[in-house]
Amino acid sequence: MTRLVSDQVKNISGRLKAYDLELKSKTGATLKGLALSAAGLKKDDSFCPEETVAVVPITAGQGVIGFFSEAISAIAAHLGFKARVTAKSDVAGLAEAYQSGAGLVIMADDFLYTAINLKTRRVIDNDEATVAGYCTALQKMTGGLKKKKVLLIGAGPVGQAAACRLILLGAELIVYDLKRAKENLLAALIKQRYQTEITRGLNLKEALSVASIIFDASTGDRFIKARELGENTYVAAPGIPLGFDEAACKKIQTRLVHDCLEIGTAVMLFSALA
Ligand code: 2YJ
Repeated sequence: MTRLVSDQVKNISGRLKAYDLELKSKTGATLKGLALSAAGLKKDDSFCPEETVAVVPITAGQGVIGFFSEAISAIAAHLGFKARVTAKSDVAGLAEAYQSGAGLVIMADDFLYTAINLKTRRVIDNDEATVAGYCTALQKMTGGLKKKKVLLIGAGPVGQAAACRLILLGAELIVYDLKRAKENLLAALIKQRYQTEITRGLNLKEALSVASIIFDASTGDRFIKARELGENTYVAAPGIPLGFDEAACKKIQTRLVHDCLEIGTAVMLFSALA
């Protein structure tokens, strides 16, 4: 599991307006619209959530990441929540969040990033929310995934969650993982759960040549090159670092959705309301 670093999150708050413009040009939706839709809330950008979000910095494990809590608070405020970072961290921060009447609390250690609705007790995991957000982005970019070939790269926990969601959206799935055993495990899971076969056993080059819609759930660094991609390739890539090298990113820049925190966090917050 990749741990974010301060440099990846320090500019998020200042760039949310530009982020929205770019996301809208690619998907037709703002971060708020995309996240509402991914969370299953039938509301539009005019929706004004009433809950206050308390972001609790967590010092456990490798400690606080500079600007992490501030970036989450800025994303929540951008979505229309009242949001703040608690003055205290850890247990004291959680107590502070309750005492101040926050409706939602959001926090992360080195293993879990979670949003909790303090009123309904609903608990939302970042991985699930991220998958929902990026699948929605792929759907919006491509006009829907029904009967379309989608290449899923990476069959770890995020890849597994993505596979289930993509199948439910009607996609024809091809899975690629460095470890064949993981591809087989995923295929068995999908067969058992949805009585559906998925294509596996291809090498990366072959896999990239059969699908022009890609969900990159891997955490491999720049292993996909521009020459391996078709002209009209659509990519949703929540993994960090990004699997596409610089030239590949340039080739797909208007059809690539990738960020460190925004989509996952936005979907978590709205899912916690659902
Ligand atoms: O409060 C803080 O500043 C830190 N405790 C934040 C830690 C953030 N955690 C991570 O980046 C981990 N990789 C967990 C992310 C889980 C994503 N599914």
